[in-house]
Order: sequence, then C-alpha cells, then structure tokens
Amino acid sequence: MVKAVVVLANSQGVKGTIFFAQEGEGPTTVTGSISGLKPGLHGFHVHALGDTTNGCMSTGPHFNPAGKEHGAPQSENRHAGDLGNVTAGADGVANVNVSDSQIPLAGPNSIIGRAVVIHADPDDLGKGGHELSKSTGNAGGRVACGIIGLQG
Ligand SMILES: [Cu+2]
Ligand SMILES: [Zn+2]
Repeated sequence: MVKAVVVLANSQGVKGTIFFAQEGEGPTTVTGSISGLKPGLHGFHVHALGDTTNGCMSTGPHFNPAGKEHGAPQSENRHAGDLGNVTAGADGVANVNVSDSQIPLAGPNSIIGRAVVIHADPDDLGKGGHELSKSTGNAGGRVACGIIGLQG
C-alpha cells in the first residue's frame, strides 16, 4: 500500500486535507474534505507540477502524460489529472470519496510531487462549448492548491 496526502489552503479560509491510497497496481482511492468553499460544484484536478512559487498559478496545466483532451473522469479522452468536480454543501464543505485508475502513486506516471488544485467554478468536463472546455473545463480561478507528498 502506498499512501499520500495533500494539504490545501488559501488566505480566504479555504482549507482541507485529501488522502490518496493505492494497493499494488490497483486504482487509487481519494478521500477527504475541503471547507470554506462557495456552495456548489468546483473543478478538482491533479496539475502537473508541484511548484507553488507563484501560488497555484505555477502548478502548470492538468497532469496529462498521455497527451489527451480535457474530459470527465469516466471519459476515455481525458487528462489523467481530471477528477471532475467536488460539491460543496450549504455549509461550504465538500467531501471527497472517489477511486480512479489514472493517478498512480508509483511508477512513471506517479502523481507524487504534483499538485491538487480546487477551482472557483464548476468543471464542464469538456462539454461546455467554451474555448477553454477542452483544456481546463472552464473551471475558473485556482482557489486553493497543495503538493502531493508521500505519507507513511
Ligand atoms: Cu485544475
Ligand atoms: Zn483536464
């Protein structure tokens, strides 16, 4: 079992902790919660770089080792980092509990050392018809981010 964690935070009170776990070559489970969000859907991605020297802007584009277009987590054509949306309730808390086969914690496409980013707006999953739909899902600003690190 390989485990990883990312701590998300920003100066506007958004904070959370997301845990990753992978058994062997199996899917990676993603669990945790984020608070302080505007109620509703927020794009939730693994971005390519674990670089926060310029805040969340320097984490690069969505992690995309296969060179595909942006899409939904269930789509064949998606970035590996496309984890869809999380939904914040009226209390501003979003709970995360998903399993995904494209975000391994070991091997050449490992997400260790990359970043998790949560966005201001919903991810349209590539279907919004906006000029950004096929690259970012038009999910708006980067509200909070953190670097994925190994956990014991
Ligand atoms: Cu993103
Ligand atoms: Zn994407």
